Amino acid sequence: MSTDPGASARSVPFDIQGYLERASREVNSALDRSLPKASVKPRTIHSAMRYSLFAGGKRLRPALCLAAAEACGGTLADALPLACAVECIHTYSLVHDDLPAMDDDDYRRGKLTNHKVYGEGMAVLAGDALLTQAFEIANQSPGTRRYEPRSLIRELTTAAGSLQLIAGQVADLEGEGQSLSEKELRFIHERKTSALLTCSVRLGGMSANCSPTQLKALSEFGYNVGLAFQVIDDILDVTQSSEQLGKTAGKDEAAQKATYPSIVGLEKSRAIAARLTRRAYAALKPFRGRARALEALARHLLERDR
Ligand code: GRG
Repeated sequence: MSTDPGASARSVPFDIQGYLERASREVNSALDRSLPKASVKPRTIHSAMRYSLFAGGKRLRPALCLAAAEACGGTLADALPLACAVECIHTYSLVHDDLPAMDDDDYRRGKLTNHKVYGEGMAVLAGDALLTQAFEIANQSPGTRRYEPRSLIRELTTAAGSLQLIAGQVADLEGEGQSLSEKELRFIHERKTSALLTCSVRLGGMSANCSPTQLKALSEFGYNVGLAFQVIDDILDVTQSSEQLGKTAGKDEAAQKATYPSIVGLEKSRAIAARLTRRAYAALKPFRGRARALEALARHLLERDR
């Protein structure tokens, strides 16, 4: 018998593209319902928020949230507000990251960045408003027997706060031009990327009233998939074109940022991403084959080319 818990599921094809398309459709229409229309005053801010939110993001975090809910026997309706909240936080972080004061990028999701279209002041506000909107949308969730609404909100505040997402961004900014160790780089990636992916799967499970064992498994899965995701992102930055990525390729090197390829080389980076993905599969053991969408997503993230 194989010791790889993902092996049996992977031998039966899982339509990951179809899964992602369905998840995107659900999330897009829920986000559209939840956000003020672009015609609502002040029109500029609502138009700017919608510009980045509907710019063609892959919706990976919401898909992970919905897949985690499914693995725990939950419903789409219960997980959807939390999936949308995570996407709003993710989009806010991209809008702010692209600002001249941060990563200074002109393209994101294949389109001009928010500040290039609306100006820097409005992009700051659009990011602020998306972050705030996340909590309003998450507040639609009624919670479950094990997880009160306030514990769901706490998941979001922890992942987005100054100990996780913002801590990662601070370390990233302060690390520019510095030579970092692999451990220091992992510190950044764990906070800047992995924390929000972990939050996505945990919230999906919590929306389904998951057991403590399931929540632990989802945390382990999210951590490893999140780190693998960022290692792959580092690899894609040096191996893909700007057209393929929908954002400026080669930025990390130009900004003298430490990345996995710059510290350990491309080949070892690929091996690290594959090892993290195997750990993510292994974490799903308690689901006994009922987490096929999560397994397929982990594999998709490892094999993605944009
Ligand atoms: C400004 C607080 C603050 C944080 C910024 C998001 C971020 C932290 C920096 C952006 C650059 C970066 C490498 C982030 C790591 C996470 C990541 C790889 C984001 C891109 O996620 P995708 O590929 O993007 O899921 P789409 O556009 O498909 O949603």
